[in-house]
Amino acid sequence: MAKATSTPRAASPGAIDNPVAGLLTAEGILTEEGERVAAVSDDTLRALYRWMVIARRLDQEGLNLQRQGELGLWGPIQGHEASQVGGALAMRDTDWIFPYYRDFAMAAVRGIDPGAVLTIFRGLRHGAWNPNEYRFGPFVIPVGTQVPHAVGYALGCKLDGEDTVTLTCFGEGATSTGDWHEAMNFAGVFQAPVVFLCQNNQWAISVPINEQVAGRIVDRAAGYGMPGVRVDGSDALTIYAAVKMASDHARAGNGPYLIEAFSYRLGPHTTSDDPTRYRTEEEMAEWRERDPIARAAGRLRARGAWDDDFARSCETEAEERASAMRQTLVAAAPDHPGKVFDLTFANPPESLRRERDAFVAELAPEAGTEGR
Ligand SMILES: Cc1ncc(C[n+]2csc(CCOP(=O)(O)OP(=O)(O)O)c2C)c(N)n1
Ligand SMILES: [Mg+2]
Repeated sequence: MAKATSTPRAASPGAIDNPVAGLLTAEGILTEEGERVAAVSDDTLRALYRWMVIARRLDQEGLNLQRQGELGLWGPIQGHEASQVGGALAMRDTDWIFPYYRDFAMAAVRGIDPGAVLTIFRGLRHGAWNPNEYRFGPFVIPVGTQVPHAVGYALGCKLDGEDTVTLTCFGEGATSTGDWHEAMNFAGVFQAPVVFLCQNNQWAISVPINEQVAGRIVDRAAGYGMPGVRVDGSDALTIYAAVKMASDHARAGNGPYLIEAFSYRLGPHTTSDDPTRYRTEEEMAEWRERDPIARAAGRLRARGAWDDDFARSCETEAEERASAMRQTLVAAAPDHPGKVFDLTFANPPESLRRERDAFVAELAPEAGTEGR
C-alpha cells in the first residue's frame, strides 16, 4: 500500500456554524437582536442611505446618457442598490472585491470615478481603473469568471499569512456556470477566506429563476462545506450586517461563506432589453414597493436618526456627482488602440509586437507606434 505523503485531514463536522442565521427573521431580515449583535451605528446606516441615493442618481444618469446616444450600452442597477452598497461598505479597505458587470454602485463606494467607469460603456476603454489601486477587480462580462479569481486571490492571501478577505459578486444566473461550482468547491476544500455574494434578482436576462436553479441557491453552500444564508436583498442594513459577519468568519480562519441576497432587477437587463416582453407589470409593481432606499429611510426613522437636512444633502451631492460624471465621460478621449496589448504582457513576444503594430496601423495610423 502506498504510504501517505501528507497528514490526512479529519472530515468536517456535519453541523456548520452559522453566525448570521439566528439573527434574521424567516424572510431574511435583520432583527433588533441582529442589529445589536452587529453593532451598526447610526452613522453606518446614514452612509448606507447616502450611497444608495447617490448610486440611484448615477445609474439614472447612465440610462439618460445611453438614451442620448452618449453610451453604447448601459446595464441599470435599480433594485441592486442595497446589496451593492451594503456589501461594499461592509468590507475593509484592505479587502479585495471581485465584481461582476452590474456592480457599478460597488465601484463608486470603493472610490472609483463613475465617469471613468462609463468610458467602458462608451467603448473608449477596456478597463478604467487599476485593480491594485482600488482592490477592486475589473468588470467581467463572461458570466461567472470573477468567482474563481476571488477564490484564488483569497487562497494566496491565506498562504501569505495576510488577513485579507475577498468578496465576490454574481447573479443567480452565474450559479449555473462550471466556474462557479469549481470555485465554490475549491474554496470549501481549501478554506479560502472568501465571501460569495449572490445578487439573486430572479432573472438572467429573460430566463426566470425557476428555469435556472432547482432548489435554493443558499442550500448549495452545505454541499461545498460552508455556511450559507439567504437574506432580504432589498434591505441594505441586513446585507451590511450579513457580509460583515461573514467576512469576520472568513478572516478568523473559518473559511468561506455564501450569502444569497434575494431581490429583483427593477429595470431592464441592459438598455438593449425590453423586460415587458417576459414579465408582468404586477410582478414589477410588487417589487417596486420594496424599494431599498425607502427601506433604509424607514430604518433611520425607526431609530430616531432621520434628519431632513441630511436627506436633502444626499440629494444635492447625488446631483453634483451625476453632473461631474457626465462631464468626465464626454470629455474622455479613447485609449490608444495599442493599450490592450501593452497591458497584457510586461515583455511581449516579438510575434505579439508585430500584431500590435499591425492593429495600431489599421485603427490609428496617425498615432504610429506611440503610446507603447
Ligand atoms: C459565459 C457567458 N454566457 C452567457 C453570457 C450572456 N449573458 C450576459 S448577462 C447574462 C445573464 C446573467 O444573469 P445573472 O447571472 O442572473 O446576472 P444579472 O444580469 O441578472 O445581474 C447572460 C446569459 C455571458 N456574458 N457569458
Ligand atoms: Mg439575475
